[in-house]
Amino acid sequence: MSILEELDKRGLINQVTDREGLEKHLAENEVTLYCGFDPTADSLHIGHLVPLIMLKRFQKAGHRPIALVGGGTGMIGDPSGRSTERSLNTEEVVKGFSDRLREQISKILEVDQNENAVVVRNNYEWLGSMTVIDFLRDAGKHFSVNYMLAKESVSARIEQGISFTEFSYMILQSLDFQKLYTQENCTLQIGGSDQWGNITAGMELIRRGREKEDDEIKVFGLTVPLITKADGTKFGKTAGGAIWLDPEKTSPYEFYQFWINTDDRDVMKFLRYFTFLTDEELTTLEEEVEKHPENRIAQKRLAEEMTRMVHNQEAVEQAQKITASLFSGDLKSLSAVEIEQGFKDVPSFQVDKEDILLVDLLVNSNISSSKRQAREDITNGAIYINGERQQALDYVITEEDRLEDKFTIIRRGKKKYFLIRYN
Ligand code: 545
Repeated sequence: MSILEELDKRGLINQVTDREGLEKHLAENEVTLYCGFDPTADSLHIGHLVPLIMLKRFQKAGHRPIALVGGGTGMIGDPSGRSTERSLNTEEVVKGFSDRLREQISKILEVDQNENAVVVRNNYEWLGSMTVIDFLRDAGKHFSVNYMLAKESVSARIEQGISFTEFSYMILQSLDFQKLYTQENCTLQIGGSDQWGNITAGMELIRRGREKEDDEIKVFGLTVPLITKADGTKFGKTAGGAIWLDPEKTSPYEFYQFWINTDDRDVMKFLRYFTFLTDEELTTLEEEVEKHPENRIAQKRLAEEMTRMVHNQEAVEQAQKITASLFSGDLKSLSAVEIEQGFKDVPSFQVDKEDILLVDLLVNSNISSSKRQAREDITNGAIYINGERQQALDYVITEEDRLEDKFTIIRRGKKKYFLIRYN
C-alpha cells in the first residue's frame, strides 16, 4: 500500500493539491517535506500532534521530513483560522518559545544523529536578516493584493479588520517553502486544514520564481483534517484548559487520563489518527469496543501509546499506578510525586505538622461544614484517611497519617477527595 493510501485509510487526508501527481512523486522519489510550527506559546498541545506525527509517518515510509520552527513568522502572527488580531510577543519571548518548541519537537520525533533523522530548522535563519527592500522586491512583487484578499485567512477578517503585518504573513510562509525548495529540494508542505491558503501561496511563489516558463516544477501541498468529536465539543480542551505536551503544564497522569476518557464513538478514529497501530491491531480493538465497551481496552491502549510517545514508558507505568490506586482506594503505595499528579485538581489545605483531632481537621479544612456535621460524617463511616475508613470520634491525626511526611489524603463519601499538605 502506498503512503497516501495508508493515510487515506486512516482518514488523515483533508486536501491534496494534485493527488495523482503526488502519488507518483512519492513512489519515485525520497521526498523532502516540511511542516511549520510558530512559537506562539511555550509548548505544543495535542491539537498540534496530528501533523507532527504525520512527519514521522512519512519518515517511516522512507521520506525526509523537516520540522520548521517559526522563529521569524512567530514574530508576525498567522491570521489563519483566527477572528482577531494577535498581540505581538517580544523578540526575547519568541526566542525562548522557539528553543522550547525545538526541544519538544526533537524529543517526540526522536531527532538524533541517525542517518534518517528528522531535521529541525528555524526560519529566523533567513527571515531574520531579510531586508524590507528585498522582501518587497523579490517576494511582494509576485503577490497581487487581489489574490491575497481572496485568501480565506484575509477575507474572513475584512469586517473585523486586519493589520498589514498579519496580512503579509502568507508571503513569509511562502518564502519558507521557496527557501526549503531551493535549499533542500523540499517539494511537499503539510499542515492542518487552516494552512491550505498559506501552503498554496507558497506553491504559487515557487512556480513564479522558476527560471523559464516551461520549467517543470513539482511541488505539492497536503492538509490533515480538523479533529472532531462525536459529542460536538472541541477536541483537546477540558475544563482545565488545553492538554499540553509539556509535563510541567499537563502532568503525564492528566495526559493519560485525557485519552482514557475518550468516548467510545471517537476512540477508533483517534487510534487511527494518533498511533502507528497496524490494521490487524485496530480491527481487534474495534471488536473489543463493540463487544465489551465496558472494559475500555481501546481507550487504555490509546492512553498508553500516547503517553509513551509524548513522555515515556515510565510515565505510562506511573499513570497506571495512580489510576489503579485511586480506583482501589489503596493510596499508601503512592510516592509524593504520584500524589501531586493524582490529586492536582482536588481541594487542598495547608496545615502545620501538629497532632490534631480528626473532627477539628475536617472543620478547619472545610471538608465538613460544622463540628456536628463532622461527627456525623465520621460515625456514618463517610470519612477515609489515606484510603482507610475511620469511625472513631476521638481519632487524632498524627505523623503516622502523613504519606511521605507530606500529605494526608482524606476522602468524604464515595469519591470526594481532599489533600492535606504539611508545612
Ligand atoms: C510557519 C512557517 C512556515 C510554515 C508554517 C508555519 C506555521 C503556520 C501555523 N501553524 C500552526 C501553529 O500553531 C502553533 C504551534 C506552537 C504553539 O500557524 N503558519 O504554528 C499549527 N501548526 C500545525 C498545524 C495546525 C496549525 O503548527 O498545521 O493546523 C494545527 O494543527 O494551526 O513556513
